[in-house]
Formats: sequence, C-alpha cells, structure tokens
Amino acid sequence: MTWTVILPLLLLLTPAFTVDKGNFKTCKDARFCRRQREPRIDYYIHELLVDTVKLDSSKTALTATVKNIKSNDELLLEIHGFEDRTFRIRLNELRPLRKRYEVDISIDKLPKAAPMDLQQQSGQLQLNFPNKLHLNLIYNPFRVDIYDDGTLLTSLNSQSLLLIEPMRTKPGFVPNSDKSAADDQQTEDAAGDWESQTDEHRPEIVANDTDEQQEAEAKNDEPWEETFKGHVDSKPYGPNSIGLDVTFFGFENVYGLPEHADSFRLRSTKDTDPYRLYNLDVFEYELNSPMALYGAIPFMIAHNERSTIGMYWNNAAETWVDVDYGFISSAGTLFGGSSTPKTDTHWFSETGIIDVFFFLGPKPADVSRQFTGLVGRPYLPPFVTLGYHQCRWNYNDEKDVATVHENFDRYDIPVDFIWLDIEYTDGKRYFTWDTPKFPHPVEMINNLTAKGRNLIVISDPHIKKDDNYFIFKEMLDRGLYVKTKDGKDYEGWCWPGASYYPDFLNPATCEYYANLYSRESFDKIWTWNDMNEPSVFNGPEITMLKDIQHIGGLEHREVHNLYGILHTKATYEGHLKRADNKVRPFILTRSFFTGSQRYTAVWTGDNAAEWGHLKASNPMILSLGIAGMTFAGADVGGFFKNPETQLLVRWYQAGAFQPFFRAHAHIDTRRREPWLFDEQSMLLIRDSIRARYTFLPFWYTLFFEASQTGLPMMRPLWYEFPEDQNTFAMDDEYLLGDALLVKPVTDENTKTLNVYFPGTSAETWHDITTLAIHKGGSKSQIDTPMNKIPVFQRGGTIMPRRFRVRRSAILSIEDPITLSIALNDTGDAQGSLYLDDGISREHLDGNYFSIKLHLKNNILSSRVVHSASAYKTKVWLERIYLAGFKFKPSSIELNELFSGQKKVLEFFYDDKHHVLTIRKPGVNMSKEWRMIFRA
Ligand code: NBV
Repeated sequence: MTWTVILPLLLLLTPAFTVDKGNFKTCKDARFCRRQREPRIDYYIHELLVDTVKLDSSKTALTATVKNIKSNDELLLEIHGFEDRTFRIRLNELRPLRKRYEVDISIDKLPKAAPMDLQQQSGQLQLNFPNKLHLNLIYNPFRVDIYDDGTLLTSLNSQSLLLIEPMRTKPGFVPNSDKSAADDQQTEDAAGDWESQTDEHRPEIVANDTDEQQEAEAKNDEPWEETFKGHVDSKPYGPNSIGLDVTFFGFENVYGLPEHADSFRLRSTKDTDPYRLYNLDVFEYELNSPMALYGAIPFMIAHNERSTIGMYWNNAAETWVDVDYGFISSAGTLFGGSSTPKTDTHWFSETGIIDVFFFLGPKPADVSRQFTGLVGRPYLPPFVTLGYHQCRWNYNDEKDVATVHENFDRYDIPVDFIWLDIEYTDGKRYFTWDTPKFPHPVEMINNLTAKGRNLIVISDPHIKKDDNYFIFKEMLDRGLYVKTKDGKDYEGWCWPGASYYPDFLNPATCEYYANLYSRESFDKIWTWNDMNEPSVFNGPEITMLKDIQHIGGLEHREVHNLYGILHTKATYEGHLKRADNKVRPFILTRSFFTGSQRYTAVWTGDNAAEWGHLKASNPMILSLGIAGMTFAGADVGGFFKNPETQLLVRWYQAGAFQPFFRAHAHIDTRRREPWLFDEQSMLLIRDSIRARYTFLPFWYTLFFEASQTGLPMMRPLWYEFPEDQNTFAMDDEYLLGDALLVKPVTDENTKTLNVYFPGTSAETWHDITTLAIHKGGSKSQIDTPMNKIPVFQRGGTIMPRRFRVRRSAILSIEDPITLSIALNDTGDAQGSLYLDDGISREHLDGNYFSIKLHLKNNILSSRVVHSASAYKTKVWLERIYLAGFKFKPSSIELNELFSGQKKVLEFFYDDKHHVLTIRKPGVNMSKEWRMIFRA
C-alpha cells in the first residue's frame, strides 16, 4: 500500500486536533529519564576529597575531586564566581573515555571573574565572595549550599541525586564503521513506501512498533541500544546521562523552562512526567502539558517576596526537569519553623556535562540583567517588525499578494509585512520560486516596498534530494550534510520528500548557507525559519536519530537542541553579510535555544483556533520573555481550524498587546483577512491593529530597553511588584514595561472581567479608554463589550505614542509624538523615549537618541541622556495628555533649554476626568526643554 492510500485512512482514524501522544516519548520511554528519576540513592552518595581542593592563582576558580563512595568513580568539580552575583558550578567525569560535549553557543560573554576567600570549617569549606555572598562545600555527603547575606537560598545535591553515568566502551563498537546490510534493511523498514509529500496535512509516517518490539522496549533495560517505534538508537557510547537536584529554600514559585504549553508558574510534576526539553515538531500540541515543544531554554527563576534567583542548566541534549513544591520539615534552626516553603527541582540530561549558572538577583530585573549578560541580550529588531504581520499558508500567487496588499489600503488597515509560506517555492526547493505563480518576484517585492510594506518568505532547513537542485548538489559536493552513524549522508523526509539536512555545526555549512541569502530576489527580504527542530517526518519523534553524526564525530544526541539556534544564526549572518553589516536582520524561528534572542524572534508554533489556545499564548510568551526570548508571539486567530468571528476579534485585541503580532492560518482553513468578516468585526479588528500602531514608539523604547538590560517587554506582574504575593500565580494579566497593565479577554462571551491592580493602595491605574482610576492592591469588575481591550496605564508613567494613522510603520517613523502621561498620587510621572533610524546598525555606534521625561512639582522636563552624533531626527512633540492632573493651569509655558526660546502653549482642561490636553508644543524631540504648569 502506498502512503497516498494510507494517509487519508490515518487521518480519519486520528481524532481531530489532539496530539498523537504515541509519537512522543514519555519519561518511561526514555531510559535515562527512568534511571535518573528513580536512582538508587544509596549507590550515588558522593564525597568531596578535601586534599584535592585547589584555588587558581587569581583566586577565581576552585577545583576539587568528588568521588562516588560506592563505585569510586571520580568527578571534577569546578566553581567560578563572577561579578554581578553570578556563579558557575561544573561537574564532569574526571577522566571521561570520550570528551563530553560542552555547549558554548549559548554563552555570549562570561562576566568578569570575582575572587573568593576560603575558610576551612569542620566538614566543610566556606567560599566567601564580594557582596556578602558565600558558598559552602559540604564534604560528605557532597553538597553545595549558596547563601546570600547568611540566608540559605539554594542547595545542590542536598537530596543526593547527583549522578553522572560514566562512559564505557561498547563491546565491538568501531566509530563510523562500514554500514552493514542489516542497518540498510532497518532504515528501509522504517521508511516504508514513500511517495513524494503532498501539501495535505502533516502525514503520520513514523513506523509502528510491533507488539514484540513494544514488549521488548517496556522490559528491556539493556543500556547499549534503545528502540522507539521501530527506530533503533545504537547508542554507541552507551548510557552517559547526567543529573543533579537543586533545592530553592524559602521559595514556593518557580517559572521558566520554555517551551511548554502550560501555566506560567511551573506545576509540580510529582504525579506527571517531568517538564521535557527536547526540540520537537509536535503536531496539534496539547495545552497544560509538560510535553516538549519546538524550543528549549533550560532556565528557571525562583521568586518570593524577598528575593529572586535564576538558574541556568547549560546543556543541549534531551533534558527533563522535575519540580516539587514542599516545606522544610526539620528546619527550625535555619528558618524558625516548619512552614518554610521550598522547591525541589531535579534536572537530568541524556549526555554532556553538568554546567550550572546561578544568578542571585535579588530582584527580578537583576536576574534578567545577570542572565542575559551571560547568554546575550535580545538584539534590537528593525522598527517596522513591531508592526502588524499578515501571513497565511499560503498566498497563492503574485496577484493574490497584490490583492491582499491593496485591500489593506482599501479598508484603511495598517500592515507592514506580507508573508509567503512554503508554496512560493519550486517544489519546496528553498531559494527558488514557483515561477508560474510567482514569475516576477523582484517586481512583486518592489511593489510592496514602494508603498512602505515588505515581504517575508519561509526557508526551512531540509534540502530536497534532487540532483538538479543546485543547493542540494553543491552541499553534497562539499560534504555539508549530517551523516548517519556509518558516515553516509543522512536522508530523511520532509515537505519536499526525500531530503538531506545541513550540518550547521560545521562552519563551512553556515558560510555556504548564509551566502544563499544574497541571491537575487532573496537579498532584500527577511526570513522565516521553520521546521528547524529539525522536523524529520520519518524520524523518531518526528526528528533526527540521535546517533546521527555532525562534524568532528559529534553525535546529534549531544547537540539536538542547538539545531534551531544554529540554523537561525547562519540566516542572521547571511542577512548581515548581504547588506555589508549595515542593516538589522529580521528572522522568525520556530525552534530555539538559550541565546537565540541574539538572532531572532520566535512564535509559539501551530496553535489552534480555540479559546484555550488564545489563553495559553500569554503564559507561553511570558515564559519565553523571562528566559531572554523577548520578541515572541502566537499565531493570531489560531493556526489550525477556523476561528469564529468573536474569537478572531478577541485574538487580534490580545495580539496587538503582545511583542510579535502576526496573523497566520493553515492551508486548509478558510481565508480570514479582516475584510472578509462583517463590517462591525472588520472595524474592531482594524481598531486593534491601529491601536498597536499608536503604541509603536512605546514598544520600540521597550525593545531598546530589552536590548540593554534583558528586561522583557511583556512582564509578569511580580517583575514590577515583587512583594505583591497576589500576583505570583497570575498569568492572565501582564505588564508592558512598567507602564501598561493588560488583561486581554480570552473567554467566550465575556461581558465583564475581574482585573487585579497590583501594588499598594498608593498605586493608581488609569483605564486608557474610560479614564476610570483604580487603586493598587484591589480588584475591579471591568465591562468588556466587544470593543473593549482592558488596558490600564500606571499612575506615574509617561508613554510616547503616535496617533496619525498610516499605511505602515515605516511611514510613521518621523511622525510627531504624543505623550500620554498618567499622574500618580503625588502628581509625578516619568518615562522615556528611544529614537533612531529604525533600520541600520548605527545605533550600535551610538547613533540614537535616548530621552528621559520627568514630571515633578508641575514641571515637565525632557532630558537627552544619549545624543546621536550623526543621526538627526525630525520627530517633534505634537500633543500631551495628562490624566489625573488635579487643577486647571492658568498658563503653560515651554522653555527650550539651549536656544532659550519660550512659548506659551494652548491647552484644554477636562475637569470632569481631570485630563489636561496640550496642543502642539511643537518642540523637536532631540532638544531639551521644560514645560511649566502655572496654578
Ligand atoms: O510551512 C507550513 C507550516 C507553517 O505554516 C506553520 O506556521 C509551521 O509551524 N509549517 C509549520 C509546516 C506544517 C504544519 C502542519
């Protein structure tokens, strides 16, 4: 039977829109997960050998040997202290048979090393660092405790779960031996009767286990080989997993570990599988699940009202993390009572080394700075990419693109990008065009750019196996593909049918691939990198076999979670190169790893047009944001299925207030461009998109801040209100910067919404539409008719906005600014504005303006904290709204500081709502000025 016959049958059998869990491993199916999760603790007691302790001459690195007291296996312990309250603790086999892989792409820059002083104590060694931080190394059983000013914050191995399975030699294993006939047969069996992939739904084409296989898999603990659904993992280096427990004392809330479709506050995994981090293409993923998704960042934040700490597990192999909330039982001496909470976590990876970083905050913003100081700040994207993106699988041809583009104008809806999915290519050969449908790509692109709009096209990493496809041939000739365990080019299946996979671990591959972006008709458009987990339709768990070889004999197992970041890095470099390093790249990726924020934006993959998926987009984007991936969004409208109109409208309203704002839809869904709905709904969608554009100067200022500090634009409430316990479990409301509180409607037929306003009662929150004022620390019922997006400006903030409606963001970049000021209880406010040319990389050389605005004692002042040397701006101040302004001024005067010019301004005072509107101050935003409000 061929797949064209089998596929429709399979699709009929598969219940609609639920993940086929059988395609993916549970912890039970991954043997190392089982072994690590149920260790024989008595066997794994370790001791630190005191005589082996060494401090290097700069006193910044300590090493020691840690020994398993039963097996005598020896580990090398390394401890490094850094400035900015950061520690690194590494554990590796002292003498591994084969070098274990150490991830480095995640690390952007190691912070400056900090010296330590050693203090011998009975049974332990105290390591003292600056800022009252110290570490205790307890000898037996071996443990590391981390203290801040005498308070124990976290402990490593306090549950004796440290386990590094030593490497052994596989009997009879010869690396890259000749491929045996038996292996050939196995590959073919798994492949089945393949026919070129059509554009139907994703096929279910993994081989099925026989009953015998399943039985063998269930029972078999034989460590050298592992089978999943008929795919044999030869495990040439045997079991060599690593694991460690980390307990956070005094903490009962942990967050992070993207990517999962789950609550923002991580759940206890006591009765479920651990959270899994293994980049996978999960078809129709389910919500509220610890299952792995497309990307992985093994980073966690523990937070309580006193402090916030971060932990990063630097490992790119398959990783699982258990979370268990509890209380310290007999901790009377340390904590003064048994009700002190703690969170036990247990981390384990299939291979590699234990390489853990701790960031001791003490505030959320400190952890963001410390973590992204190490793994890299999010890069500043081109201004226009903050606008609205219109995508669909697929816009069919040039005419379709032109019509969509024209309709945005006809209906007066701003849009910046039109996206093309895989159908633009000639038979899924990326960097080619389906010329009957897209005969004039350059002209098509020019038609868009002439009107201030842009095109983005998809580029997946798999390369069609076709001798007439130049990329396939050239990469083959240069040996740039990943190889099977026997050293042959690996063939998997994806959209084009039989495909080869570039080895992005090989610098020559990256260079070749990067150059492709300079090809005519691709050289001016930005890129969407999809399927880069990598997705392999006929591979185990829809991805690559773990014993695939990368350059230098690296096993895919060791680097699996890096495939996406390496793919996007090559794309990023291609974008830089073709523009002589002058233009900022823009890439959207599905797969990612720690540090991907340096190259790319991300979206949450194939969600569904369901209210639950709309709701899940907020916690998912929050988790990504605190883990450094700040430029993130979800497919507006839902990828699978057809959204009913109400859901679509609410989704636009939510998406307009998330960092990346793109509508997208599956090829089998009905067309859903805004004008295809009834007029009222179209107008509501238009209002949401227009609202987005009015906030672009504020968004851009936040993106700049993220690029400097690592602070996510979209923040959990406790980032700004770390002491407000009411916010710790909240993920249906969030903040943009420190100024806007957003609680999007995510339930059907919501007439009113209960909104919590964070902070103390001194805090005020101004409804941006009704102007009603709400006090911090309280809840209010807010009416949510279909035209309402519940957004509130925090009293004490100044927000730059733009109100002229334009076709696209680029056309607004020199438009005048309106300041929306919400006063706090004492009549003060502050804010900032970032301005640059929006596209070049000259901001990296200081060519930008950073402006601070302050309102105090009835004087509003603008101070230029960074002034560009070459960049000039025409942006001027058009209007100011002051909400919560208590009196009608007798006059308002503007003084320009350097020219000495003075001007009396026109204004209007609404004494019912206490809103003061100042018309046309007219001053250029790059000037310093003062505005005086006279009583
Ligand atoms: O390229 C087609 C789709 C794309 O539209 C989607 O956004 C990606 O997440 N792609 C996945 C491949 C197939 C999805 C069933």
